Amino acid sequence: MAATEVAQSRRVVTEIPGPKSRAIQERRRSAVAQGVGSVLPVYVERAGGGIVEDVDGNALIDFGSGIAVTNVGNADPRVVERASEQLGRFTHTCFMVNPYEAYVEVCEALNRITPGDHEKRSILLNSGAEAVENAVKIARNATGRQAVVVFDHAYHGRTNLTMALTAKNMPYKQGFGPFAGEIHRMPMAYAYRWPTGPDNCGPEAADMVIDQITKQIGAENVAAVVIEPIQGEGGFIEPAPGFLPAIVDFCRANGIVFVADEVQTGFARTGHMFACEHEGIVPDLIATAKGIAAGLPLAAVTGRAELMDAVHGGGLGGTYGGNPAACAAALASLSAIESDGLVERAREIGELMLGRLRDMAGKYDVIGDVRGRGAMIAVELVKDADRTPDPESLAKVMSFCHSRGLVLLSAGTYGNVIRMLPPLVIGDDLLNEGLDLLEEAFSLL
Ligand code: PLZ
Repeated sequence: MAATEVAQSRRVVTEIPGPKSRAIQERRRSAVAQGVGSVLPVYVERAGGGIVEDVDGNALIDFGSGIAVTNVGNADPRVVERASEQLGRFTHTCFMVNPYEAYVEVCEALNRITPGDHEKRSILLNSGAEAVENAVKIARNATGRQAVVVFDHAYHGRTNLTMALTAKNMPYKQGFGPFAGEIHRMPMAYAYRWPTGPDNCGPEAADMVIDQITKQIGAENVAAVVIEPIQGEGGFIEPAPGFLPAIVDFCRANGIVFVADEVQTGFARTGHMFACEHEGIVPDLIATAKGIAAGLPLAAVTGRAELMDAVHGGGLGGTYGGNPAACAAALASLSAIESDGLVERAREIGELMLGRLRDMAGKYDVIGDVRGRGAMIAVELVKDADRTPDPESLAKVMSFCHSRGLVLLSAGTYGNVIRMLPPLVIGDDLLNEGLDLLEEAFSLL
């Protein structure tokens, strides 16, 4: 089936943002809370495949997927049809009041596709933060322990508990405390910035983490280690080789629940269904959201049956968790990922992007590092050989690309990482055109 009716070509017919977008932006100022930002305030009319069309008739190349959500493309007809059919039958009953089959089917699918062939259970929720928060609740309840270990550069959400799990103060935590207790932050195996070099990074970082957990918390007090298998908001940091397996082994040996936050990396994004698979990691609990339902609000925790079922009846839930339309969208989206071969497509996208970006890195000194897997690729911008972060160049590159009709996102603790998360259905022509714009931006610095 055709993915979309939206023409798959870039078209810039006004300034960006155009006059209609600017007028809505003006109204927004007196209607919407200041605290909510927008990376590129062009107001959307429709979107499909790798294109976002705005109210002024501009068609932008989408390198963001609504932050890694529309993996199967925007408004895929199969997703729209299945969710609409569901909406026509009933919109909500609350699974905790009168359940419905689609919720069970999504859980079955998650239990099947997540890493590991052990017996699993799932719970459905509304947002990534809620999924991570529930994973922590389940781990604490099942272990009877309280401490939670997280890492430098981590991002896990904006609720009170997940703010505490998130590393970066501005903008996520500033002025929002007090934060939840019993959260312990550890060094991250960030190869590009590891003091003794990338080759030593994985084992050295793992040793430091294990030593700190043992000396500062006591392994027997730790309920969970929570980590993104590739850090997203932190700047697409792939843990250096050896780091994750060593942490998983330590968790297993000490009865600590290993929680993978695959909210951003999940559902074919990185060239595996889940990023843990790159290193053969089998998490005890896995938190998912974003790509699960192609944009309808849905999230999940999936994990070992004995942990998930340790929680007393009625201990988990929420009014909207596993909304029927979101479940229908998830079932259509998951089947599209499998039938359209999007795991393989993500790998192809990664090869194309990494090839071109490494070539650019040879030409432009501002590119300090090119990294990522599948359709989750980043470049880190630096001022000099000492790797001083260069957020100023990042701002110039972003603004050039935005003005030419490329939706591009940034990330990173130091605000100097350009990240690319195209929908997995984007064509090579649009990918190359987007990368051409990026290259032009580097050449103009
Ligand atoms: N865990 C790994 O990437 C969401 C945040 C955007 P929610 N990332 C995008 C913003 O600035 O709010 C994210 C994530 C990882 C958890 C979350 C939280 O997911 O659905 O935004 O709650």
